[in-house]
Amino acid sequence: MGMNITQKIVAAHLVSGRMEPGAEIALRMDQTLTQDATGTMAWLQFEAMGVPRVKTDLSVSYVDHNTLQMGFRNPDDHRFLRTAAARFGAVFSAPGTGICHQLHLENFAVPGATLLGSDSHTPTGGGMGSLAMGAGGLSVALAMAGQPYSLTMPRIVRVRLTGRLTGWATAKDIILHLLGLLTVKGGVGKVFEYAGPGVATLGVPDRATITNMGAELGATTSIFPSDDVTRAFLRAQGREQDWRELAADADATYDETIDIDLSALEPLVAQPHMPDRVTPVAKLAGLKVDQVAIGSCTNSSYADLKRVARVLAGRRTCPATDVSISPGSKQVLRMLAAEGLLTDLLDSGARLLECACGPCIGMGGSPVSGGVSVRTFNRNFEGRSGTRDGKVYLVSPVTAAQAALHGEFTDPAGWGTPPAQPELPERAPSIRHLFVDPPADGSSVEVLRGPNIVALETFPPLDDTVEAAVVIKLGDNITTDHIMPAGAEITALRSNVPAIAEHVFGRVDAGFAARARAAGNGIIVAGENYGQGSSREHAALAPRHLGVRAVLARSLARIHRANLVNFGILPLLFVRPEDYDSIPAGAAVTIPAATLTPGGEVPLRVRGVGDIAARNDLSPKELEIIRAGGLLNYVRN
Ligand code: MIC
Ligand code: SF4
Repeated sequence: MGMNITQKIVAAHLVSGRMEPGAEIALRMDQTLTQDATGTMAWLQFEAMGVPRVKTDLSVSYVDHNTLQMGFRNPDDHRFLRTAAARFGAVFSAPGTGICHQLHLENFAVPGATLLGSDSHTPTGGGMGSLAMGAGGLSVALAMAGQPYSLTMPRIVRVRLTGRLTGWATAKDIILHLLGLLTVKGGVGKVFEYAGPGVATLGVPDRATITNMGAELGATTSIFPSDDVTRAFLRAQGREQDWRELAADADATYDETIDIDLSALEPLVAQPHMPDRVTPVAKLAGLKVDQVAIGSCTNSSYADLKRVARVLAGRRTCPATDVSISPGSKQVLRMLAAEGLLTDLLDSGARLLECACGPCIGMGGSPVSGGVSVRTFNRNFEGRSGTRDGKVYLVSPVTAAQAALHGEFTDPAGWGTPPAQPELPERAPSIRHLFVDPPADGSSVEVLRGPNIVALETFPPLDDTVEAAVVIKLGDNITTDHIMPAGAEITALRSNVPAIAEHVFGRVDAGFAARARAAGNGIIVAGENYGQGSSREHAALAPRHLGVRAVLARSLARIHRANLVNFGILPLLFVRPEDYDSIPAGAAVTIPAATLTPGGEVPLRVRGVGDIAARNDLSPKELEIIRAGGLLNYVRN
């Protein structure tokens, strides 16, 4: 029987398990990427494993999230990452070079390869035909140590594209359309594999926009075929030798199919505060816009920014609207400059920010009080922009440019002729010399640390009986930005768990850290899709530091669930979803942990309520990891 692309890559990398949806599989990882906000922890963990050098084909350590270097903490982290990369055999990308996913796509991503990244938007590489997945830092550290990556074999959804985009609709509108259709939990346990004649009409950066934001569906990853378009992109990058064709067999089967007629799409927008609150831009006409931010790993390619420059050229942005542009890489910046497009952007009134994540993770660029911020990014979670009351709308780059010109949303019917889809030049300027390759033997390199880099904590094994208090009760779709907020000040504490733990749930419930500490052992109760969003393992590690031993939810997001396991926190699910209502915050809960079996049920004694049934969906190995007190203990044992 024929295979689809996902099955082909899985089969070629399968170390153990059966390729059946729902089964636990382990895959060899060819490449890894880390970024600074999750990378300090990942590299500390790698170091703790005692492996002298990374065992992947390629590991890259990027610095792109927190590049502000305010105070010693953040620059110390950068120095640690640079020296750790040299010591352990990774390529280093210094702050300002670009956003990890854009840089990886341009310089390193390979069709048919596996890539594990300590960032939830690692599936950007799916635009190139890599099987690219996000994971917690510890999982990536293990992959760097040569261990296969364990995951649940996903269901494979074929997204069949027909027709071609018309008018002002762009690739961003394809993924926004899917988000509106399927919601932020519609992709859990699935890979979205794109197919059909519409694929050839999309450039690699467009494909990468779609696979990037597939993360917001909760998907394991998304992937495109590798075809002539891919080949031309790689040729322009001076990497044609990395190309190989990748297509589904004619008789390949899928678990599900979704059809999208590209010619029927119009410009769309995701409204506050979820990426699935999608509506046509035309419906918001007249809404005043205080800020426009163009960039992020979703939409910062040369093709994206050239279109923006074409829209803004010779015109003035609305003076009441703050407009910023962050190119995805120095290659993009260089090409914009060489073609005079930078002048068009700057002359329109837009400001140029560094080639980095910037406002996307709240590194400055917050909107005004109660402001409407229109962004080309992928997440609009409440508070993520750095203010409590900012209202973030997610759009394509050309829609953002129109909002910048008018100072409000307007009907695309009045926008005139859209700019043509930019072609990549025959040869794009290489910035390869900016990456620091590791020495052949790094064993004599000293890894430099600062006082904010705190040694890893060792957690005890799971007790036979866990007595815990419900330290917080939450609703549906709680994001890791709710659990462990980002922004310049808090992100500077990523290598200092005791300090960052003080901020857990800080924007939701200011008393949380103190209450959790006082409780000793804690249990978090939540609704559907708990832990969606970022891969930041601090959203598991910091609560663990505060004594959280279990999470009881209606359902859990994939990466966060894996992070809970990695740090020895029990992920438990309600057997009867309605039992959620009966557990009050503050209740004392007894978990008979010794009786847990993989995939089995366990009665929880809730004082004042009685017994309620919980189940787990842990594999035998995952349960052993939790019993050991986490993955690091498990590996050491
Ligand atoms: C994000 O977009 O939320 C981040 C910041 O890139 C995170 C990683 C992090 O928190 O460091 C992600 O997506 O995984
Ligand atoms: Fe950076 Fe934003 Fe992309 Fe996360 S989503 S990697 S913060 S640009």
